[in-house]
Amino acid sequence: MKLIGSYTSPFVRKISVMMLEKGIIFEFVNLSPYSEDSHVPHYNPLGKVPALVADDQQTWFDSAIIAEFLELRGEAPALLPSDRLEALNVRQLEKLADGISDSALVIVREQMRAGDQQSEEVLLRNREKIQRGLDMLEKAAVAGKWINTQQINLADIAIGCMIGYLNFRRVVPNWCVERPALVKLAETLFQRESFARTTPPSA
Ligand SMILES: N[C@@H](CCC(=O)N[C@@H](CS)C(=O)NCC(=O)O)C(=O)O
Repeated sequence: MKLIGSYTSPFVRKISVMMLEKGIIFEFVNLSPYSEDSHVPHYNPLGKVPALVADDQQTWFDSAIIAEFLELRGEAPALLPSDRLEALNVRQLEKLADGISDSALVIVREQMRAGDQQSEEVLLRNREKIQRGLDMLEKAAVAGKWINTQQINLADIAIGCMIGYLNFRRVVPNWCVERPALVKLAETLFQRESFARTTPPSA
């Protein structure tokens, strides 16, 4: 299998971590979605990474769909509960973490624009989304029902990749203040080999 992605994307990292956790062997094809002559649209018409080329050459895109595809293959450990409603709860938290990563990405891209072209409104709206999302994840982590590194699941992985991205890009650097459960979760996840091997390169 071939994973099309970049080393800094939290969505690509989510899929890399999943495959490492499951022991799935894959080739990493490092492509930037942002370069003018990017080949990413060849794999995903939306021009976004990750995309996954499966052994039968079918290409899958959007990390949530790729994650579902990988689960369907059935390699252990399962990263979703077998009960469908429980799995939906885990997936909702995965999507929440991904949504925070989306907002962080908007902020990073906005801040790359010249100062006088940046929209304060866009920056503020996305910072608020991140803060609200983190508050909900902190509550879920304290409750310990769907977020549980004892038996790592897809929500844990998506949250770890999102926090890794916030740290890497220094978006909302105070994210950890008064969120001890998320801090503990991140510390535990970052010790795993799958996370250590996918740490974003220093800029
Ligand atoms: N919902 C998508 C989001 C993927 C995404 O936004 N990837 C970024 C890199 S982190 C990208 O490829 N952006 C290029 C673009 O928006 O044109 C997923 O989960 O795969």
